[in-house]
Amino acid sequence: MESNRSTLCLFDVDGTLTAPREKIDPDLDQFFQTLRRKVKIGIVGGSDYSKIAEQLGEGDDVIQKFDYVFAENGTVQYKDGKLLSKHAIQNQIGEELLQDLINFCLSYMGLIKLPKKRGTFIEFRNGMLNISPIGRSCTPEERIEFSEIDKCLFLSHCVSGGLISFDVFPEGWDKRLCLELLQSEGLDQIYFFGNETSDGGNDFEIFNDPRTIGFTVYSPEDTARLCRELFFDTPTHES
Ligand code: M1P
Ligand code: MG
Repeated sequence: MESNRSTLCLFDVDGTLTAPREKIDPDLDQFFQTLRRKVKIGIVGGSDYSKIAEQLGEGDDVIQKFDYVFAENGTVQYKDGKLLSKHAIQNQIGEELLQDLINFCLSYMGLIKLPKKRGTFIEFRNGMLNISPIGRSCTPEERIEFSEIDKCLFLSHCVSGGLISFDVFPEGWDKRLCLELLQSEGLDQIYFFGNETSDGGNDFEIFNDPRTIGFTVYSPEDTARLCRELFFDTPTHES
């Protein structure tokens, strides 16, 4: 395939470009920069910008490595290395409802007994609240342990995307939000790659949106394999 920079490959982060909350594999990192010579590349993650930046680069270089970076489902938007806009949940739903929501979550979580509880049960972000029954300050080992015992308990009944938490945001502020910008960017097509594309997953809406061509992936390596098949005539090696 020739270079076609009017095509955008848009990737989810956790489970698609990296293992959940882990750093990207250096070989895959290099592969996606090679892909960037052929097509535009972008990311749309549920996490906030600092987590995405930590997972996909050093310091702020994620915004240099990807043409578009959409954090918090696209409520925080970067293009060509520059911040374009941020949405604020408090402006959208108002302080009254926001506090009712926070108070409800705190009181509900205050009733749950778990094998372990740590700290930061609610993370207030720009475009969402991130709610974690174990608490975001758990260790990597406690994170895995919680996700194993939680499989049939708590988060399995929420929109899934994370291992220890779920995101709460206003109606419509799912990952489709980034398409509002992208549809005016003169792109011929937007390929979307995500690992949570079935009903109840946080990639479901954007995967099914008619403005994208959606692909389900099963790991970061699977994402690279698919891109190799789609955009390179011959299989490439990441190293
Ligand atoms: O990108 C998916 C999710 O990643 C994190 O989830 P967790 O820490 O529970 O594994 C969070 O940043 C969450 O907001 C995000 O949706
Ligand atoms: Mg994911």
